[in-house]
Order: sequence, then structure tokens, then C-alpha cells
Amino acid sequence: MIIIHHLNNSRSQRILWLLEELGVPYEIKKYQRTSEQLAPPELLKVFPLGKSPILTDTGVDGKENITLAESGAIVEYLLKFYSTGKFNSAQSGQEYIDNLYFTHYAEGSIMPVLIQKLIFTLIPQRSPWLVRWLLNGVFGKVSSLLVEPELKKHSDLVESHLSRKTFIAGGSEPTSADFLMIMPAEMLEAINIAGPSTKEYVKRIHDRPAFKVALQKGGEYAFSGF
Ligand SMILES: N[C@@H](CCC(=O)N[C@@H](CS)C(=O)NCC(=O)O)C(=O)O
Repeated sequence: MIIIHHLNNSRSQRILWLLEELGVPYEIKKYQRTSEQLAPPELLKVFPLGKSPILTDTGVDGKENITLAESGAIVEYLLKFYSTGKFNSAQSGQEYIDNLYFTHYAEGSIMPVLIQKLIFTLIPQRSPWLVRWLLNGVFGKVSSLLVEPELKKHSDLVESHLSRKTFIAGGSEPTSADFLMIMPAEMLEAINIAGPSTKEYVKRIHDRPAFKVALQKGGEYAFSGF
């Protein structure tokens, strides 16, 4: 049996979406972020980094227990062992290249910059009021000099790609890259730098029945509102 160790308001939501699309049975074990927005210590017992998502499975042959972290790895695992062809269409040519690139780009390149932006915004907001104005100025300056120019390059890249495609690989159904890219696309929209095609892409995915069910099951998720 597949178990998803799901932290509220996290990358784990994309795995619930994939599982709902695949229609395979699974259980959700829920974890609640602490007041510092970190994962609770119980997640450390499941995997040493204590971050979500984590998948545990008795294995496709029912013999072996596996524990797998990293949303990209989990998406690939589920598509390899639990898809009967669905969402695996990008196997050759440019579709394969685009799917390969964006499957890795999501966590390898764009998410780290989006998280930097989030941290630079949150630190001043959560600091004592006496130093808040100072930190706001310092973090705002660093963010505008270092983070925002990078983010602009990313939002342009994503927008340019999506202006030519319905889903990342170019087919009419999502592939692994979409299950990874939905969250960065949502975050670009949340910070108001998503282009029109990126916004349409987010809406296209949010309108899918499986996405809606995944949201209901996952609970609190900051990027569900558009
Ligand atoms: N690259 C990893 C990142 C995992 C990660 O950082 N997860 C966040 C949730 S979005 C987390 O668990 N944060 C809580 C913490 O760091 O304590 C993946 O894609 O799974």
C-alpha cells in the first residue's frame, strides 16, 4: 500500500494530484507545520531529512518496503510502477527533451529561487517590530538586486514555453514535468510575475477533477486560490 507522508501547504500536494489522476489506492498520513513553518519532528522518523513529500510503499510486488523522498523521484516512481501508459507519452523527440528538462528544472532551478524570494519576504514580516523596518529595507534591497532579476528570467522562460504548449511536453495530457511544474507556476502567479500563458496553465490544471479531489484530501494549500 502506498502511503504519502503529507505536510500541509507543501510540495506534497503535487503527489496527491498525480495519485488522484492515476486512480490508485493510497493513504495520506498528515503532518502539520510548526509555528516556524517547519515540518514536525515526527517526519524525521520516516526519512532522515524530515521533509515532505515522502512515499512509503510495500512495493509493486508486495514483498519489499520502500521509502522514497524527493517529489521528482516520487513522480518518476509512480509513473513507472503505477501507470498503465497514462502520462508517459513523452518518450521521444522534442516531447521527451522538454519533459526531461522541465521534470528536473522544477526542483533543480526554479524552486530554489522561489524559496529564496519567500524567505526574503517572510523574515522581515516575522521579525520583532523594532527591527522590522530595517530588515525590510535590507532584505528588500538584496531581493531586488539578486533574486528578482533571476526570477524574471525564470518567469520569461516558463511563459515562453507555455505560450506554445497546453502541457509542458506538448501533448494533450500532463506528463511528469507537469506534476513537478504546477507548484512553481502557482508560485509565480502568487507573487504576480506569471505571464498570461502561465496563468492559463495553472487554471487548466486547477480545473481538472483529479486536482480538485487532491486539494480536498490534502487540506490547507496556499496556492489553491486561483
Ligand atoms: N526537493 C525536495 C524538497 C522537500 C521540501 O523542502 N519540502 C518542504 C515542504 S514544501 C518541507 O518539508 N519543509 C519543511 C521543513 O523544511 O522543515 C522535494 O521536492 O521533495
